[in-house]
Amino acid sequence: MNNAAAFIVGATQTLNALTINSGTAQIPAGANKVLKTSALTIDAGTLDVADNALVIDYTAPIGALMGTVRSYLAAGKLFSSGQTTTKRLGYIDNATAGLSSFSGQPVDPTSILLKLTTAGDADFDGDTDGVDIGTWAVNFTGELGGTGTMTWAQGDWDYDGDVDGVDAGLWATAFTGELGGGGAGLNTTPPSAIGAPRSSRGATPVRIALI
Ligand SMILES: [Ca+2]
Ligand SMILES: [Ca+2]
Ligand SMILES: [Ca+2]
Repeated sequence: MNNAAAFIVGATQTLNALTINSGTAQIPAGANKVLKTSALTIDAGTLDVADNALVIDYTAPIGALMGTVRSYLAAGKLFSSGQTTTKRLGYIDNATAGLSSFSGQPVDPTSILLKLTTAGDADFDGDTDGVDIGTWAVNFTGELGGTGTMTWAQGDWDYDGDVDGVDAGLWATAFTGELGGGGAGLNTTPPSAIGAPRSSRGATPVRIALI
């Protein structure tokens, strides 16, 4: 994507690669859409996931990909317009999560899964509870934080790579009760109508195939 025109992802779809050099890519809210891509590069511009799901279906080894995703989130290049004080974009390597499907789409173990969930939901089950803060405690990097390479699933919920009191504060704000609950859980609703996407203008490295 190379210009300021919005690239609207209007349906669940699979891309070989998505490169955003400028402009705004958006998956509109409200329809359980899944954008699946083998590679995601955001040089400038942004990708708004809203309340949908993003799958980066990488080929092992994962390399620095989790750190790249975290840096996009930290910089606001990758964001959700549906984010609130208690809801944030969470991401997890499916090698850790072990899911066979995600938001109704099949996923392999070498996939990074990203969706809007409760802040502090380390285990990606849709709640913010004692299990999640237990993970935070195990990975605690010290009250002053510092730099690090921690991920969402390890308790870094503000995307700065450490697991510290700021992250615990996000967890506390979003706490859904000791028994979990309140969370929507993993969204397994299949996507609704498949429609043709509106493509961006100009030269684009985006190749699109409906699944
Ligand atoms: Ca894969
Ligand atoms: Ca949880
Ligand atoms: Ca942190």
